[in-house]
Amino acid sequence: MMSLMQPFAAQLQFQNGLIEPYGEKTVRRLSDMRGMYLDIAVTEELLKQGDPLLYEVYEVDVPHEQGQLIYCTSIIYPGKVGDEYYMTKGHFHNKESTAEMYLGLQGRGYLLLQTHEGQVSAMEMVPGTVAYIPPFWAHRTINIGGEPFIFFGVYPGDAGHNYGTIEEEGFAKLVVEKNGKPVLIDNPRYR
Ligand code: PAN
Ligand code: ZN
Repeated sequence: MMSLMQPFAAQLQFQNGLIEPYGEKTVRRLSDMRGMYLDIAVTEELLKQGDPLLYEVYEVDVPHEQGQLIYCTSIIYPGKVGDEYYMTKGHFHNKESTAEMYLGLQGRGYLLLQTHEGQVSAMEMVPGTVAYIPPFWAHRTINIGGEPFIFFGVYPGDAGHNYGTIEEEGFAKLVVEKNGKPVLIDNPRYR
């Protein structure tokens, strides 16, 4: 007889995003994102002084297979590289026909999305925002506040992550601080 996967639950702490038990924890520092921020000189200067922690992802241990749902929390710390707020790398899903949902838990952020055809979308996320990332949209999150920006995400087990396209092309828009406020500007280095 085929042995079925057993039901289970994890416990999520809304205040700090920790989810237990978790399987994989991803830690991204500035050195993991060399060249992704517009100001390369500032990036290299910051790296000489240390290697700031930008974000962490706690992922619950679920098989990366079709039919499964992977769920995780992302914690983006507050800070900037030059005028550009701390952000995730951003990606298309490998299987681009897969969607994703994000639920804001703490702090304030932006969800930036774009398609291969050059369509762009941006929305603000606060606690309680349930954002829907449709199939075929690349997505990146940005912390625009002074505290950690924390959100919960769910996506299909066979989605996979394609970082290469964003690493090569960048996002069409950047989220930068101007006069103390977040604004969207065109990325001069896009494509
Ligand atoms: C999220 C992201 C997470 C980190 O779980 O993977 O926020 O961002 P990067 O993967 O772009 O570094 C998600 O969208 N999963 O599909
Ligand atoms: Zn995703």
